[in-house]
Amino acid sequence: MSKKVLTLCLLHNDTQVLLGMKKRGFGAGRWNGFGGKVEAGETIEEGARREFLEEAGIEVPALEKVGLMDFEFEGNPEILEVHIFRAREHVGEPMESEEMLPKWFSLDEIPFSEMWPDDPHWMPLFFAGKKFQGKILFGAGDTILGMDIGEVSELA
Ligand code: 6U4
Repeated sequence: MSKKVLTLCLLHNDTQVLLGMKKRGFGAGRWNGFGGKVEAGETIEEGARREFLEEAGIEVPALEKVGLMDFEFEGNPEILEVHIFRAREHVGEPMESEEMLPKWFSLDEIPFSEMWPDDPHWMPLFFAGKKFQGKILFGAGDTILGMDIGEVSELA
């Protein structure tokens, strides 16, 4: 088993969240938060900020770490360790990049049917202001085979 460390950051206010349509690579065709692989020499939080700037053209100065999820794919020894952050402020205007098309969604119209299938299971905790941790096992076609997600008071 090896682990790949990734970030995922959701920028939102009291009524809307910024999502991006992933245009290429892993998860293409889905609306998602912004993020990606953490690079050598940067902290996880620095990686989250860098990815937001690269993918949506905006700065997210203050991040709060709120979730930690392990994603495992049946038959694949590599686990994705995804560090999930909340941003409530941004500097600049979101713009399309090579990788993502950003769009604001009303919090009561999040397009779950066009997102990763795990998102409806942890985003309610996220938007309720909770911290959470868990793991998901995906099978063929990214169907969920197993899931364990819970609220935590401190992240590991
Ligand atoms: P490249 O294409 O090498 O630049 P990079 O942007 O570094 O890639 P990428 O795009 O592979 O990384 O990152 C995947 C993104 O998808 C991360 O933000 C984490 C997120 N992600 C992965 N699995 C997810 C899942 N099951 N549910 C979810 N987001 C997921 O909501």
